[in-house]
Amino acid sequence: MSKDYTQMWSSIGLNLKAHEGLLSVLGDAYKNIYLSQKNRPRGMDYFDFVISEVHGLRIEEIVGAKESGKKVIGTFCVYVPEELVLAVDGVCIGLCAGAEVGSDEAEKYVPRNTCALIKAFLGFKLAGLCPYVELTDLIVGETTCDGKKKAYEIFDDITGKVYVMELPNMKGENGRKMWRSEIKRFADRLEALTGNEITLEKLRESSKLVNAKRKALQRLSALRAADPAPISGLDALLVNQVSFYDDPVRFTAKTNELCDELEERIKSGAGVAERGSPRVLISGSPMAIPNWKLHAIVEGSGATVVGEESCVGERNFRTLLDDGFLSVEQAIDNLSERTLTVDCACFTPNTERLDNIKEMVTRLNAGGVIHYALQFCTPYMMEAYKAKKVSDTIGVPFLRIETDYSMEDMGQLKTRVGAFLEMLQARARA
Ligand code: BJ8
Repeated sequence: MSKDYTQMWSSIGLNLKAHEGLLSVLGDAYKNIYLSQKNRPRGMDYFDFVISEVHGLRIEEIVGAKESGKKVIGTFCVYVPEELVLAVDGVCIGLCAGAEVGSDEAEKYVPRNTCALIKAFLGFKLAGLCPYVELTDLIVGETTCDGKKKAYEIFDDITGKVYVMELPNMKGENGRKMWRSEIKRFADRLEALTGNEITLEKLRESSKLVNAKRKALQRLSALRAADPAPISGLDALLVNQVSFYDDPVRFTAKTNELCDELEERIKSGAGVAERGSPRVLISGSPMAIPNWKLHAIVEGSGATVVGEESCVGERNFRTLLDDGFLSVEQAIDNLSERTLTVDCACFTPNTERLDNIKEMVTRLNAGGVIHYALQFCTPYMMEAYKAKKVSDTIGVPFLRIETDYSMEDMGQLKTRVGAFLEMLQARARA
């Protein structure tokens, strides 16, 4: 941290002692997992800095934004359109948590067999450890999986700030109609909260900004197709995780700078691994910050993660918003259509996701797919069956992993991932 933020954390209402412990554990984990990597691009310095200040400078910025009258909107899902939040001059922050924190407290509210992501967002709040949640004026939930849907009721009891968008389960005509009306209802809610009108001009501005962020992330993703990959999967995952917290304009500029450097690396044949070493696509449940567990295991075993078929990955930025709208109504139509291109396993059927796995394996030259589902994440655990089927049809080895945020299964995971990578290497030699 660049300075002492104790006063700020105290005024936000954090549990200072527990918070100090959390920062120290996170700092150590970051040092071990990230800073020990060899041959990192210089452009990662910025992202290292963001992480070192994730509860410092960024929180100070958000406090400043609130003092200037802006509202802070917390979200948990990529179906919630950031463009609308920015169109009312709001600050949009992803609230998903990726560490096992406050689980005992969380389990007083939800069953033990609840996915780690849900337990973590409850746990962080209950333990007084999340400055972002404390600073929100509105927390937006959505009717995706059953776990989240019910957890939002509890989270509203605890915070009194939850607003839920009703997402359909199917993408037919009725579902589309309903979702469009939900986007409109959300726009109305934001106007009422902020007192700012959502105008065509504001929507044009915010769409340009969010599309630019998506383009930068698309660019980063495309560069990972090179062999050797110019950036580790861990670093690329971090950039994706930071995209949910950072100021969008600054984030886009820094990601594009990083991509400029990666282009140079590719031209000179530089990368993070030996040419021809195993390359893996990870597909499944999102990995919220600081969930680096699987990437660390895969890359610690000598392979490179070249893509994330995930919401903290391509599902978040694959489709741009059609920003050729001529009215606010048309913009709402386009926002609704764009979000419905997201291929979450909460939908049925969800064939787009299978096509996207195929497309990513090919484009990124992945030699294998590791399907990652958080334990008790029924939608992704179930969909692993179809993901395997599609990997089989294209002849790509598939490993199915179910895990949580704890470190208890590290040994077992290392063994399974190691055996899988050996198999990929043997295939490459044959
Ligand atoms: S669009 S993936 S961000 S819902 S891991 S809480 S699904 S039981 S996070 Fe998600 Fe939106 Fe879908 Fe993406 Fe439930 Fe699974 Fe837990 Fe999950």
